[in-house]
Amino acid sequence: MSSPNAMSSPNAMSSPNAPSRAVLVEIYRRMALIKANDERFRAVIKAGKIIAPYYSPRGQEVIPAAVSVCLTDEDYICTIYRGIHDMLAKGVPMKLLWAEIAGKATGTCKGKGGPMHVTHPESGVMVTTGVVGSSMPIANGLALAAQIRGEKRVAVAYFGDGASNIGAFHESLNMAAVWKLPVVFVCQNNLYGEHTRYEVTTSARHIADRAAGYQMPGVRVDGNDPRAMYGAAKEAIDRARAGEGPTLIEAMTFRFHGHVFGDMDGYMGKGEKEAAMARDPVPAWRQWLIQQGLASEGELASLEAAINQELDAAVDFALTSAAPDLGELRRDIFAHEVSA
Ligand SMILES: Cc1ncc(C[n+]2csc(CCOP(=O)(O)OP(=O)(O)O)c2C)c(N)n1
Ligand SMILES: [Mg+2]
Repeated sequence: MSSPNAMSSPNAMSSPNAPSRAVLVEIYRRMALIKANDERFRAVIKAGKIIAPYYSPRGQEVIPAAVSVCLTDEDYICTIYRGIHDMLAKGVPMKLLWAEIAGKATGTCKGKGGPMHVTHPESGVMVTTGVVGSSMPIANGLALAAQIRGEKRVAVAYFGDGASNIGAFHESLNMAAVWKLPVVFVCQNNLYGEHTRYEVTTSARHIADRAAGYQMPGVRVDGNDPRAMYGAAKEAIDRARAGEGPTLIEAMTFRFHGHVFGDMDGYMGKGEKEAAMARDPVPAWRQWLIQQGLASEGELASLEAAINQELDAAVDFALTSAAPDLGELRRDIFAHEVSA
């Protein structure tokens, strides 16, 4: 693990953890899925076909794509309102996800969770939360349960840069370090918390530096570089699975579409967004795979066509499914159903 101050750029191709060609292409498939899903979702909201708050993760595709290829179906993730990329990368079926966001009975939570509260335990997505910082203590709880049961499961907590200033972040890192929990804290540092640059609100120069206060490895990594991100994630996940305890990863990235759908971005530096978009990680990774001879244009194009087909089916499914019936209002609230 690199020192907290250094931007880690492990050469994943030549390290013992080097990903295979199949893994590198799979990272691309997950990135392309997130990008296509985002573009379709914004179009559907704009057309007024689905009414939902939307926190676009566009620009942050690499992080969950590279993390999730290191996880099994039994591993857990806890994510946030800006977490549709984390959910798709972990394998929530697109149809069920769209139906949930549209508030339909066919969704992952029968339409009762909505976009801010998607859960899908079958794929390991255990919580989506709108409470900044709360993905971390929940991931600790899941990791503790796995540790007590002697299961080899790992829990990943995704959160933003702003969340690293919340008490729950510090409490969670402390507890995870003391109990050597199999948890990986993945901070997606997109440089902004709502409308404020993170430097304005964050005392540490680098969020990864905060790991030192809890005696755990802290690694700052280029979260838009799939090989660097994969290297950091693999090392942290292997470490957690081996019972060696938690890691804090600060993955540097940028969000392309402001805080929430409709945000006018007036608070951003001039040209900042345009510069980030010019370095869009999705086409860049596509081009790299082709240039390196690891994938052909035809292979990637057919993978993208399959994603678009799946998206067509998911949108249709969400729009044509029924809303939950009134009887659902009192169901799934208590462990034992109560009668009216
Ligand atoms: C406990 C709590 N405080 C404040 C808010 C309001 N709020 C919603 S999003 C947000 C910014 C969080 O920024 P960051 O953690 O960087 O995540 P990002 O949105 O950039 O992914 C804030 C302050 C909240 N939802 N919960
Ligand atoms: Mg942020």
